[in-house]
Amino acid sequence: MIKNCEIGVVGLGVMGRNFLLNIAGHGFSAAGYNRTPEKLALLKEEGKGLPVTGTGDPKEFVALLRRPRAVIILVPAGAAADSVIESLIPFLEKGDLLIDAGNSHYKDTERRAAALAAQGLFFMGAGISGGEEGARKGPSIMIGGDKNAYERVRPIFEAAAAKAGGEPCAALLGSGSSGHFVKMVHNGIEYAFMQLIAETYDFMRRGLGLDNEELSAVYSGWNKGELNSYLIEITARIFSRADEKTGKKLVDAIRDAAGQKGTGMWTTQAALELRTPVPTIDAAVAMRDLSFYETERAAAAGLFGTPAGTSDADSGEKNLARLRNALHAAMLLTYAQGMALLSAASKKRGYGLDLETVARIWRGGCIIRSAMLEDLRSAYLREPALPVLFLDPGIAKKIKDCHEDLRAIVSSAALAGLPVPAFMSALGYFDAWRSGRLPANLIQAQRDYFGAHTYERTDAKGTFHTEWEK
Ligand code: NBP
Repeated sequence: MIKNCEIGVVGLGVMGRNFLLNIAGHGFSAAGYNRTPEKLALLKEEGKGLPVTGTGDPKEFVALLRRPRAVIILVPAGAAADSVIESLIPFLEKGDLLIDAGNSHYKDTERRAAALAAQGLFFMGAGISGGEEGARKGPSIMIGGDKNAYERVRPIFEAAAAKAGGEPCAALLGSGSSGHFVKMVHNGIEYAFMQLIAETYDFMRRGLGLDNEELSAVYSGWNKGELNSYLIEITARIFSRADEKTGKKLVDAIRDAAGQKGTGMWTTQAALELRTPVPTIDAAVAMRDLSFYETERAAAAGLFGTPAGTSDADSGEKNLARLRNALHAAMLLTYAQGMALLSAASKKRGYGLDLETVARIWRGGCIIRSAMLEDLRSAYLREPALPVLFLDPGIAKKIKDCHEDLRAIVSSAALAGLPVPAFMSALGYFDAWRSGRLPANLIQAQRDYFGAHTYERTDAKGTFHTEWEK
């Protein structure tokens, strides 16, 4: 059995086992700990020839690690993460470092870091994106916490991470729970992109009558241009995949109810707390929830009729070009929402986030990687404190080129009765930002009318109240 391992990994499920093998593949000796034996057997099998070892006993696991120890935890968020930490504490020593790399809530990370610091232990939160393949071949890793503690594991994380333009997609993004906050927002953006792409699918299938082969070809074509991204790439592949059972396309056999593990909802909740709107992410979470009301949807379809066909008389090609541009605009507007939320969180929680670094490490390995992130990176290089992403001249030009098509698609879908709430929210977000004057003056008047909440005037300083019924 290998001893004096450079790193330990707890939880040898999909992510933990693959990440451990990835690390060991880069020459770092690694010990794994899993409470049930099946995954230890898999580690032994898959780790042949690599500097790996495994155990089902926490005491033995800790004893296998070089001091001061560094342990990566990859178990489900919540009670499992707490239970793993509790099981290790009796065997750890002052100065040891625990890194929770699961999708934990950032507030849990703050609580755990404070509790462990009181015992002389370092605790960091890291978000890993890229799924099974990313974990094995190179994910994007968003890390938060103590700078000196990170230096101890930096070579391991940078070696195991994806590379984009020769740079590792791993970085210490800021202090405290910033790694988990950034990962949460990454997932929120992921929810929104998936919903937007699903809406383009619905528009093309129900609206324009494209079949699965045609859909696959459209997404493949889009992936060669400005929309080049992981999610568009896999979408093209999904539409060409045959079902082994029926020989027909698999996508049509899948129930239309979209699951979730909560990170999208957390993003929405955090945005509400920070008073930073992320309407396209909100819409995406809401649509996953709505998708489960199948009985009620069927009843409403019977009552009101189900939408079909687009009212747009334009040719298919023109519609497809419009749809591509609309998606481009909506994706940029979604990145803008996510970045605004990160900026607000950084100010409120003192994370010290550098948004250029965030854009840089999202370029490879993660689910929301896309060619657009080069544009985001350039924008934050030009102006690190950019308050709203599309105030950058480069991003503004792209949105100017596309937003009329976004408007055309939203109106076409609305007239046809096709549901495109994520597209609608992106457009509404954009139009609200570019409104020099919003109707919030009326809301202030109403608040003052029924609740004497007072209002400010545009032509005088101070607060005012009117006896509206006099
Ligand atoms: P899996 O379900 O594949 O594996 C979970 C692991 O946690 C198993 O090894 C399991 O051990 C262990 N575990 C559990 Br469950 N409860 C435990 C407990 N109370 N004490 C000790 N060990 C426990 O999950 P995964 O997909 O590898 O996800 C791990 C983390 O990574 C999660 O936080 C997830 O949100 C995050 N993540 C997942 C993905 C993805 O695409 N899958 C991507 C990014 C992040 P056992 O074998 O004994 O049950």
